[in-house]
Formats: sequence, structure tokens, C-alpha cells
Amino acid sequence: MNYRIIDANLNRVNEGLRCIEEYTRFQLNNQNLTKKLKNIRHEISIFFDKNYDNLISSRDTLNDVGTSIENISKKNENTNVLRANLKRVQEGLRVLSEYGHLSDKYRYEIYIIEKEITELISMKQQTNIKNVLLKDKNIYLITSSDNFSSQNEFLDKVAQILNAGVKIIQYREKNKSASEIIKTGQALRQLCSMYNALFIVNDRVDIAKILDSDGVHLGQDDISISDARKILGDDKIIGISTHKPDDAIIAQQNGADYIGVGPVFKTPTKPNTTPVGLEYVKWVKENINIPFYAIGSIDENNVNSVIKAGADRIAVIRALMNSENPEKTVKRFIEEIENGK
Ligand code: 3NM
Repeated sequence: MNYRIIDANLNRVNEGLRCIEEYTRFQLNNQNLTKKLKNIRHEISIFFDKNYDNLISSRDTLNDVGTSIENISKKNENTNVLRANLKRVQEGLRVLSEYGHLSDKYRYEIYIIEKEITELISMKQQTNIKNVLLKDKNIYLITSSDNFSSQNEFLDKVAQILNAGVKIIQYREKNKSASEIIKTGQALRQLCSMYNALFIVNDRVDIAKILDSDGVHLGQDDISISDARKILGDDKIIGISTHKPDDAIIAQQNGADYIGVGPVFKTPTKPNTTPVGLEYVKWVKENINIPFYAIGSIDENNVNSVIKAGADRIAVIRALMNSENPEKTVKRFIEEIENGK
């Protein structure tokens, strides 16, 4: 028996199982799975216990050419850590069965546990009320009253866009007094109710509360997600703009219901920001589990590239607020998103 192989893989399996156990215990609150994993860990230790002295004396970590190559998960994100460790344990168990005559049954048990964990995660996501609310709300209008000469003209345009099938809007107003924002917000709130669309308020948690909006959208420098939750409660949608992987990871850890991902392209709406490009959209698609909206100069001409990069939701201001024919624009966006599925 090559004790170095057994020792390295026993440690790999034990550490990996511990990481999975912590997830089932603290993230899923699942006693049954946690117990199963603990039992596997104990049984495997007992199986190799007779070799304990040989295993320890064979250990030569400093001269192990593989230690610098091993890298579990670069992404500090819970489900990625879980997945990496499930794989690690499965690989380690395979080695222990090949070189150490450990029964294959443990590896098969881990495959079954992996399936159970995946089902539990997906069930949790589906029963989250906010996920249900956000389902199929793929085109997000962010309002701007900038180019409208009257309140009526502005509301008229928003109504046209809602009529075209947009089901989520964010009321964004940077240059008006609180009382004006509340007045227009009430009208928009009513419009959204008529069209059965979600109504989200930009930045101002206080106004979101006053208008009883469906949620609030925060920027990186606004109040924190947890403070917004204290005011709005668990049932309201909280979204946040993100501009880099760390923002997205932290947003997800802090309980954001969705994130904005941008600016994908350079946008005059935010002239002082640097575009993050399609690369960041791709990264979010691969690494983040909550819904995300790509944003920043997205229009009918470039939407295809954004969808191809992995987005299935977009947020726009000018493409809809300035559209001569919102119905046509929305139709085109829907087609692109459907084709990308
Ligand atoms: N937030 P348009 S980009 C409001 O990257 C906003 O977080 C962004 O406007 C972000 O669709 C942006 O007209 C402007 O380019 C989007």
C-alpha cells in the first residue's frame, strides 16, 4: 500500500466532507444530510485506522510536488465551494477505493447526496417568493423624465411601454424634490398596478416604503441591503447595481434578490463610469445564482451580443424611454431573449 497516496486522499476526503457538512448544516439546515455525511466521515476513518501510524509517518507535505497545484475554489461563493468539495470528495474516494481497497459504496452515497443537495437548493430557489415574482420579468424599464416636457407626456410613454409587455419598472429620478418624486411615484405605482407590473424605487428606501413599492434598487454607495431589509421587510424585492465580481459575490451573500450588471457598454446616462464589457456578464452567468439584469447602453442593435454572453434579462433607459415605437422595441427584445434560451 502506498501510504502517501492514502494519507493525502484521506485528508482530502475528510476536509471535503467537512466543507459539505457545513453547507448542509448551516446553509440548508438539513439534519438528515448532515448526519449521513458525518457517518461517512467516521466510517472511512475507522476503515483506515489500522494504518494510522504508517499514514502519519509517510506524510511529507513539504516535498509533495502537488501541494502548490491544488486549488479548491477560487470563488468565495458558497455553492461554488460546495460543488468543488463534492468533486474533491468523489475524486478522493475513487483513489481510496483504487489504492486502499475502500468500498465504492461511499462514492455512490456521495453521488446520491449530491443529487439531494442540488434538489434542495433548487427547491429553495423556487419557493422564494421574490424569485417567483421576478420570474419572466426579463425586460426592466428604468424611467427617466429627462426628455419630457410634461408629467403627462412622461406617464404616457411609461404606459405605452407597459402596454407593450414590460412587467417591471424602476422609478429613477435624480433631480426632483422628495415631494415631487412621491407625487409622480404614486402615479407610476398606479400604472404598474393596472398593468400587473412590479414597481421598484431607485435609491430611496424611505420613498419605497411610503409608496409601498414592490421593492427598491440600491447603488453600491447607498444604504446596505440589510438596512434596507430592516425598513422594507423580507417580502420586498431588493436589487443592487454591481460593477465587478466582488460586488456580485457580496450582493448575493447579503441577500440581494437580483443584481444589475454593468455598464456593459459606455452610456451617457452614467458618463463617469467605465464599461465592464461582456466579460463581466459572462462571469456573472457562470458564478452567480440570483437573477441578474445586464445594463448600460443596451439597444435593439447590440442586445444580441449581451444575450450571447449569457444574460437572459436586460435593463434599459434610453432604448425604451426614447423609442418612437416601444411596442416594436419590446417585441424585438423579447424575440432576442427567447432565441437565446
Ligand atoms: N446603471 P441606458 S448603467 C442606470 O451599470 C444605470 O449600474 C448602470 O441607461 C449600471 O440604458 C445605467 O440609457 C444607465 O444606457 C442605463
